[in-house]
Amino acid sequence: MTRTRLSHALGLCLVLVAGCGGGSTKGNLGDVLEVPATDVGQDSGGEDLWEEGVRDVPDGFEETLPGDLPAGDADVVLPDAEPDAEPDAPPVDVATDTPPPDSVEDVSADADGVEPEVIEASGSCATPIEVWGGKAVGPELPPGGLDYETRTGAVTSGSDPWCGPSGAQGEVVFRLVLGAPLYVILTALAQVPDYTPVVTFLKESCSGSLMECTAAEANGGTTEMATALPPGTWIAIVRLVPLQEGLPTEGVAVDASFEFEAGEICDNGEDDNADWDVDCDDPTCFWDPYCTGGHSGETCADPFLINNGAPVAPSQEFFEVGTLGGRIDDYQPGAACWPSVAGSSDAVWRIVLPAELTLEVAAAFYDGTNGQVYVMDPACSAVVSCLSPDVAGDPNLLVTLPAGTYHLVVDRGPDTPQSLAFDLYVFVDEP
Ligand SMILES: [Ca+2]
Ligand SMILES: [Ca+2]
Ligand SMILES: [Ca+2]
Ligand SMILES: [Ca+2]
Repeated sequence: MTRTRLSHALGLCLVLVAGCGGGSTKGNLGDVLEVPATDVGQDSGGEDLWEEGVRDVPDGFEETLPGDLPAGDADVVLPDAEPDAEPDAPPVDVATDTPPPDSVEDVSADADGVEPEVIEASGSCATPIEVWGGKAVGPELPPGGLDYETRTGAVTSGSDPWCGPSGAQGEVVFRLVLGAPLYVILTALAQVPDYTPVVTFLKESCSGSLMECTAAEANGGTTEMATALPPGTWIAIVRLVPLQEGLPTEGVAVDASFEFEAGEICDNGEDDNADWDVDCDDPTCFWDPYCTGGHSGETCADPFLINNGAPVAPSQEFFEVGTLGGRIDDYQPGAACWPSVAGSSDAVWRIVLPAELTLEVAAAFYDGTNGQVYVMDPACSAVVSCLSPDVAGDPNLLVTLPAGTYHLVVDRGPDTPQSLAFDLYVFVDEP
């Protein structure tokens, strides 16, 4: 195992973005990077590069996030603090136990001039709130984003949270139709303190595959998620988890705002949306045929292709990108391998070895969380090689295999990533 190979290579990739547009599925020049033999296995200080390279929400998007909407913002009108909502109503006697109004009314316009849409009934899996009234978002985008003020209802999307704290909680369900690949930035905020919002995207329905899940930092009241989504129907679930015993889970006022950023143009060699990811490395291009070669990568029946399906040779190095988001759980490595998360979705690459060769393989999610890769036979009916169950630290798989066709399955490791986008690194060496 060469501990620094992946971190060094990925660090370089992230620093020299333009030179790492590669991946055998893309058909780009520069897919195959020759590595000097002297570089193999050396500790070259790559960890520093790796640290720099850990990705988060792109800088370009942070500026657009409505991060200045804490509770108490002038735009957020709490029910109890709104005696003027109905000018003709009798004054509220604060000394009595007057219940708050059923819905927030007469809210002021947001900073961007867009009036929040007030939804009195909470969205559920059966009747989600239709974002933009059900109109497809993209290529045309709503001006200034879309803001919703609503209240939590009972959990209808399953009992366990996908991420974040567990325990009693309420939720609001939205349905979003995308007509183009977009970055979707969803900000969720409880209008009262002591709740942690958890935001989840699922494909098509509440029982669809997980796309992304994120929760506020400990005790944080606002959760922001920027996620790349391909065209289609998506379910966004906002859960509010009480931070104290005895707080209500249903009927809690919550603000949810959707903003949309254009996706990358996948074949022009430029970073069009200023997130440092060029063309096929940009998550909004993960589903583009130019980058996938027309393959789904879902199973061994239609895998992505290392080296465009041609036999590989010693010293070849491949940088692939993809996401487990929205994918299906087709393969499990089994108890003899490094532990995976039960039911975790996976993606598949095919590699052809013309002779006995050594492979070094590793996968890491964009947030730095280690993923795992295991090698399967041509039909994906048996695991040929995987990391042992007691691996810790940097999980690089190093294996020498006889000539043949194999599949590399990228799957979740024991740790939960914040982003399901990942880098797959493959280095081919003499046995
Ligand atoms: Ca980009
Ligand atoms: Ca581009
Ligand atoms: Ca799969
Ligand atoms: Ca799996």
